[in-house]
Amino acid sequence: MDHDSAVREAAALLARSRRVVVFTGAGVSAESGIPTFRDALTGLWQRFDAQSLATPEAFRADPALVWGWYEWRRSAVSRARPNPAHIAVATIEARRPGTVVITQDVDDLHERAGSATPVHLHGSLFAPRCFDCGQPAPPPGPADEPPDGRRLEPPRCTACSGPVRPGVVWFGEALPEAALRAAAEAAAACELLLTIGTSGLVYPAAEIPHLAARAGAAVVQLNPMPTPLDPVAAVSLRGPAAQLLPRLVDAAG
Ligand code: BJW
Ligand code: ZN
Repeated sequence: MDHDSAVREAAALLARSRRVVVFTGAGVSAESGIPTFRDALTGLWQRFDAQSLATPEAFRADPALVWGWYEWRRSAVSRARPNPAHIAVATIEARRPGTVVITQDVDDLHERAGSATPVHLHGSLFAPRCFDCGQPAPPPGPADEPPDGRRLEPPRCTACSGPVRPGVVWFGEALPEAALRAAAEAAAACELLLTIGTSGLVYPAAEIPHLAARAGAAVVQLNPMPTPLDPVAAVSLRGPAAQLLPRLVDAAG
C-alpha cells in the first residue's frame, strides 16, 4: 500500500470509530527533541545503555549516577515543547470524547499539549519518592540545565532519610495497578487503537495493542521502522509521527 492510501485507510478507520485508544511511546516525543529510550546515550552516560540504568539495582549501586541521568532528562523535558503529534492526539480527544490516551512516556508533553488525563503506565519524571519507604518527595525545583554528564546526589527523604528516586517504573518493577487496569479495560473495549512511536518490546505495556486486536479492534501503527506490532496492525504508516498524525487527523475530520 502506498503512503497516501495508507493515510486514507487509517483516516477512514478513525472517522468511523467512536471508542478510540491512543497508545504512545518515546517516538511521539522524538520530534520534541527528547531522545527515544533506545537511542544511544551521550555524555557521562555514553558508557551505559538506558536499559542498564533503568533498574533498582543500578540505583542501589550508584544513586548519584542514576539520579543525575534522570535530572538531565527532566531538564531536557522541561525545556522541550509538545510537537504536532502531541497536539494531534489532543485533537482526537477533543473531537471524540471518551478517547483514552495511554502513554509509556515519563514526560508531560501530552498534558502540555492539552490531553486531559493520559494514563501513565511507566510513571512520571515529576513525581519522585523515597527509594526506601515510598513517601512522595517534593518535586525538585525547576530543572536547571545540568552540564551534560553530571552525577548528582539524590535528595534525602524527610521521613527516613533514604535516597529519593524518580517516580518511574524500572525493569523488574510492577506497573501502577490502576493505570494498567484502566489501560487494559480501554484496550478491550475500543474500536480503534492507534499505536504511535513505540518499539513494542517492553512488557506488559506492549501487550495493550495485542489485547485490543484480540478483542476485535482495528490497530493502526505510526512508526518509521518495522516493529513486532506489525502483524497485528491493519495499517502501518511508516514515518515520523509529527508529520503523519496531523495528516491522518485532518483527513478523518
Ligand atoms: C518514532 C519516531 C518518530 C523514532 N515518530 N516514531 C514478557 C516477555 C519478556 C520480558 C518480559 C515480559 N514481561 C516482563 C518482562 C520483563 C521486562 C521487559 O519487558 N523486558 C523486555 C525489554 C524484554 N518488563 C518489566 O520488567 C516490567 N515489569 C514487570 O514485568 O514486572 C513484573 C512484576 C510484577 C509484579 C511485581 C513485581 C514485578 C517493567 C517495565 C518498565 C519499563 N520502564 C522503562 C523505563 C521507564 C523510566 C525511564 O524512562 O527511564 O520504560 S524501559 C523503557 O522502555 C521506558 C519506555 O516507556 C519503554 C518502552 O520504550 P518505547 O517507548 O517503545 O521506546 P523505544 O526507544 O524502545 O522505541 C521508540 C520507537 O519510536 C522506535 O520504534 C522508533 O522507531 C520510533 N520512533 N522516532 C514515530 N519521529
Ligand atoms: Zn523514606
